[in-house]
Amino acid sequence: QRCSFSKLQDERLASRCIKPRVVLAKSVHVMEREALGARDHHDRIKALFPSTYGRPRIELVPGGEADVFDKPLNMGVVLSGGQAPGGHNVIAGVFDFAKKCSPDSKVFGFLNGPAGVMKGICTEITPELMDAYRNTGGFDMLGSGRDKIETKEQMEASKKVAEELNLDGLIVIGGDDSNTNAAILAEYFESSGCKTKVNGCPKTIDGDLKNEYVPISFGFDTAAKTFSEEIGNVQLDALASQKYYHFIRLMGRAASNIALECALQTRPNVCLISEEVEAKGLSLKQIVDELVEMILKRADAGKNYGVVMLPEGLIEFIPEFNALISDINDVLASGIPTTIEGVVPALQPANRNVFNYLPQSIKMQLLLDRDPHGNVQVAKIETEVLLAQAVEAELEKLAAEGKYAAKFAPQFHSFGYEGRCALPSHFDCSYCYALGYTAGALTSKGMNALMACANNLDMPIEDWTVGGVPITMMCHMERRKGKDKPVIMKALVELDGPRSQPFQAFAAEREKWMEHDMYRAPGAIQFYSEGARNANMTLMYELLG
Ligand code: FBP
Repeated sequence: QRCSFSKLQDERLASRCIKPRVVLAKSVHVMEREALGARDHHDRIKALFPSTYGRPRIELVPGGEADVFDKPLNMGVVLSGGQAPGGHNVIAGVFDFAKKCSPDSKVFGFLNGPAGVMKGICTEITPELMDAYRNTGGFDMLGSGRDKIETKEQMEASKKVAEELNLDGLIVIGGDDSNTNAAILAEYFESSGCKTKVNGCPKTIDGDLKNEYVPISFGFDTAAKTFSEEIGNVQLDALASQKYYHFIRLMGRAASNIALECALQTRPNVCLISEEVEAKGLSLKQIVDELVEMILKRADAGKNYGVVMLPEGLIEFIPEFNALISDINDVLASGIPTTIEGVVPALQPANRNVFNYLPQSIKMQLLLDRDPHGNVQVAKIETEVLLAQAVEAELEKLAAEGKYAAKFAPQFHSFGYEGRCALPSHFDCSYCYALGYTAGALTSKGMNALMACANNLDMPIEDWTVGGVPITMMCHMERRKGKDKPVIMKALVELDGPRSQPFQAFAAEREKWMEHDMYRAPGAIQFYSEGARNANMTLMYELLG
């Protein structure tokens, strides 16, 4: 296997990522900061998490002799949900912390996500196994999965596994839903007298798991840079051939964070932002009209090509589709068969009209099974095709009236899976290692139900600070699969307010990008050049304004 590695792979594997000073300290001391409640619906969250609600935020600072860790630790790690670059370095951080406590510490990796926890399927991570995955992309070391530890039986099964392995801690490396699940498990373990602490690490390329204490989820930096490379290349292709309109859909679920970051990096002619579409209440017809206007303007300037980017979650933010999707969700939750014939008669009349107007392929995609957390699988809905078809129909009408003479030739791309297992950027390598190490340290100090975090990210990595935030502090109640559930609130693109700098920067420039071709092709993720350690633009705008 190894002899087939490229020079870059070999170098990344052997590279020592830069670590914050606190992570290198001989010991760390726990500083309790302010006690935190919930994001919203405080009383309901408190009632659901009676043991773990309202805990203080924790900061870890370099400590003294009394803080030295010298007891062996038994840790479990699980990769949960969609892949994100850097996950292996989180495991490396947990592993190195545990071995620093004692060479007798053990770290067990659960296989294929939460199912591995429930069934007790795991492997002990040896130094050799760990060293084969440092700084590498993806979650292939252990595999991941989207199972949810939900029922009393599943939680009991997980507890039994934790007790059999004598685990001091279980680190859940996951997104908003997986970390909500971690909080539920932490509460269950604590209230039922199980010693295993459950703490989380913020993962997801979507960039929607962040707040004032958790500046960014890992994987976003690498994935957005990977997509930006591909988008930049497509743009140059469009410029050279001057014959296609490229419609590029970008992953990210509900949030447009990835699309916005890629737009800042690459400057396409148009980038739709779902949150803005919702705020303005734009219908599909209005979005299409705006695109047609842009195409006509560019045609007048002799440009019958361009690049249109859209977030995969767009469809859920267009008012008529939002109403349709929540109607479909309720209809499916009532047990009606998942077929067009089964669902259509049960829809509200207005939603039925919208549904009937859609091409067959989109109808089928809207009916696809929800994921185990109740999310619509937007990654499987070809919104770019829907948009381009609607634009084409409008242009045909205009052509018949003699108002458009050019040829509209769309090309489709959807970028998502391509970026989830890329070699992690320098930023993700260091960030992930710091998160894993911190999660290990919090666990060894007896902390439960926290999400590990690193802050001061605009400073040199050595100066980053680390700690933990109660997961319940990020939760509110949301409707899932027809029921109210506690979940971590997603961080969507802010149009105004404290984190709106990335959107404001984009909004200030986009008119120019639409008319002129100011494409930027940033190239592959940099590991060597000056500036290679730079983090993404979204994070920098949010931290520095
Ligand atoms: P997570 O929230 O689990 O990190 O998922 C990220 C993501 O890549 C989304 O952007 C995308 O909609 C989804 O996973 C696709 O899911 P799947 O891998 O199940 O097709």
